[in-house]
Amino acid sequence: MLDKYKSSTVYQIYIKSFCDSNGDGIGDLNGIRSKLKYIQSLGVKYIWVTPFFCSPMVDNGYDVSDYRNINPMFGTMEDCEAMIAEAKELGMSFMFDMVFNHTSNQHEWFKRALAGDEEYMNYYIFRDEKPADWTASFGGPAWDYVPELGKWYLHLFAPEQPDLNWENPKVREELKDVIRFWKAKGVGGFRFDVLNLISKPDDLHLPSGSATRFCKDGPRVHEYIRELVTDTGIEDMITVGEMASTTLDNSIRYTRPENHEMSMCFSFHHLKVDFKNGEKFSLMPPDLKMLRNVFVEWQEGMSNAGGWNAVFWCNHDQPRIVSRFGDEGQYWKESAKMLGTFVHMLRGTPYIYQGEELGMTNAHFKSLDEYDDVEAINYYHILLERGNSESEALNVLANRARDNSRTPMQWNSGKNAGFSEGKTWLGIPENYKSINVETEDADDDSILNYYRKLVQLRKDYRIISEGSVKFLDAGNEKVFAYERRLDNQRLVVLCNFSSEDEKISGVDIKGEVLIGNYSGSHKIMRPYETLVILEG
Ligand code: TEU
Ligand code: CA
Repeated sequence: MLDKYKSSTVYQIYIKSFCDSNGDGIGDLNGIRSKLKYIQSLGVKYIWVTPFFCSPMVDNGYDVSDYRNINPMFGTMEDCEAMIAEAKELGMSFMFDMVFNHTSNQHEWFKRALAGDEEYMNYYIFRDEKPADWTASFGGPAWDYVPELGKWYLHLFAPEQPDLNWENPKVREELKDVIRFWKAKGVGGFRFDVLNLISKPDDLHLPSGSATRFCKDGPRVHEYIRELVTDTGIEDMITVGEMASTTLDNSIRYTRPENHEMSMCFSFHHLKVDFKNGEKFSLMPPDLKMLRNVFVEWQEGMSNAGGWNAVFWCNHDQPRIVSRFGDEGQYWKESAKMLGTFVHMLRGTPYIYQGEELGMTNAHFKSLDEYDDVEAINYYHILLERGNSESEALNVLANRARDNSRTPMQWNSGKNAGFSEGKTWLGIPENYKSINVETEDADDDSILNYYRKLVQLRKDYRIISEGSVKFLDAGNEKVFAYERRLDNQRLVVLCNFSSEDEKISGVDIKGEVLIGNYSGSHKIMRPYETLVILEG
């Protein structure tokens, strides 16, 4: 892997909520163009934008009906080309989001398949009989019946997102052409949606249960990824595969440079430590022991085997981290900085999701009609069917719904947080009056300015970008400690995940403080305290 990915940070934009340039309440390409200088001010090199291609928006753009054209709601191809060129001038490049596991049911290919065209039926996964009782990711069955054809088709997500048949070489060629198309437009890299679900089991007659569980890291997944990457010549570009419920061994294979698959991948095990019985819509406080174990396994395991992690807390599918593992109240600032430090000092390429650098919080929606996401709405009804009261179901959504991270970016304390002149497509948390770019930009001690320092440190210190990683025992389950090493240097990172003073022991801390969120020396870790010390 080229060094540049190791010392770089990626910024993620959820286009619908980033910046609205024309007052329709929906973020757009020209909105992104107007904020490129802000993104540059963070010090990041790459910008991942969630899909803005033609789509009926059943899953907010993750249901693509035309991979080569822009959804008019977000702008035009000219806007897109200008956006790419303007970022380049500022020393940044875009990673576009390729949703290749499935298309929209409005895609030309699926329409032809439904019309009975055999060639296109073979682009998808049709069967005469339903092979198994699988459930889809947003609830409901994963196999749906098409009466006109007398056949069943597979969809791991919404029924409007039929899965592509990667076994068919024509499908693979079509998708390579999409990559070539965007590569020729000058994008710098790609993010691949649910990439480890593309290769389905040979025999689909499997027990009932979650469809994604049976389809992850399938038999030909590595072969397909390598083929996609090498045939399109994107080995030298930054690529990240979203790998749902993958294993460490597979992630090593996905990211070892000699395998010609991905530069890095996302795994989500650290974001399931507050799932009661492994269920996303069942609440439990985070299990810190489990959280630490996940990081030990993935940080050390990937490192020892020459793999490379994408490291992150937030994206457009996750609730806001400060509301989840931090504290929105008294220790809002301290906990947001601590959580940022924990991720940015790790071995891997850090991702910042829009608004995370401000300490943006969950949405605190109070009624179902404030939600937009297909998953939230489906699960509300599922929770009621399971016997929960309406207020219990709403409480679960308030903690787990993906809409929590999709509220408009908070730019200033003015109308609609400076996001739009018009009525916004999703509500804005009331705290935008104090949590916003303008206010934090002017405050040296803000979360925003702290994130800028974190990004800069990775560029300045090779021990952060290149060093080995090992977790340490701080004698306290609530305080996570790890060290990075390079040549004769040692970097120690301490993070208190609790709202109390915590005693630590056994970690030797002498040296220069590179960054921290409290001042003054001390013997105990204060609430959500973090400290990064460089020795040598
Ligand atoms: O997400 C896939 C995924 O596995 C999840 O994070 C998923 O949203 C979550 O498990 C649901 O609880 C990707 C995209 O990031 C997501 O926005 C899309 O909805 C999904 O794929 C389908 O394309
Ligand atoms: Ca708009």
